[in-house]
Amino acid sequence: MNHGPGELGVSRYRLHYFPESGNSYKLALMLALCGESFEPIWTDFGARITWTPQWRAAVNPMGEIPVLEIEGERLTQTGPILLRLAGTYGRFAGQTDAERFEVLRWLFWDNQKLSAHMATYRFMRTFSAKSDPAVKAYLRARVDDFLGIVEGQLGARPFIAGDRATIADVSMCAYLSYPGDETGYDLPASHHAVHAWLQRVAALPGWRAPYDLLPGARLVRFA
Ligand SMILES: N[C@@H](CCC(=O)N[C@@H](CS)C(=O)NCC(=O)O)C(=O)O
Repeated sequence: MNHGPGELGVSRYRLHYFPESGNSYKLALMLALCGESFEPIWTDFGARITWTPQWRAAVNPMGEIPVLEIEGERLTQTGPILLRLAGTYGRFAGQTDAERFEVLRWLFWDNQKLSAHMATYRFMRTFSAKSDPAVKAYLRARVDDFLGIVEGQLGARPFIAGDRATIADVSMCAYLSYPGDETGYDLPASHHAVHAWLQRVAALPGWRAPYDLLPGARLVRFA
């Protein structure tokens, strides 16, 4: 099955994902914005298949989702994959040296800070049977700080790296695009600039919501 704007025909892309994975959404969204389809390879993250030696040997030795196959070549890590796709399509890379530097600066920051902590906080809050309240409180405080930083950045410019959408937006919007009852944040009420930016991203041609692009069985919810 192909998934994405061009539903028919064989896609050169295969995406190993699970629907709740914001990191997977980064790649699915980038492909959608570039008018590309992909073959979705739903992965049983809830059953911890990505922890098995077999899966790691066959798909990703780093033990992580997503994995994007491009004509059989298996790629991991969303940052370099987004950069590669931006190069392939000549889109969303930034147009000046200064803009490209901003893209890299925010991509790295997102990987280490916003996405990493938001993903872990949301997972513990919503998709874990039991989680340590002290760890959750720590993560919540970190995400609060990071969202404040993004709010400040977007108070002064329409997109993360300036006047145009780039892969920094694709990366940073991903976890914030999931429903508020999963993330635990009511962004329209708490972060007006972030909310307005998410609406600008959602208005880009080809945009689709996370669970629309990433179909299939969902993780069990505990909150
Ligand atoms: N930096 C990686 C992050 C990937 C990542 O953390 N994926 C999660 C699922 S969304 C995962 O597989 N986590 C398993 C683990 O942390 O052991 C990327 O950008 O691709």
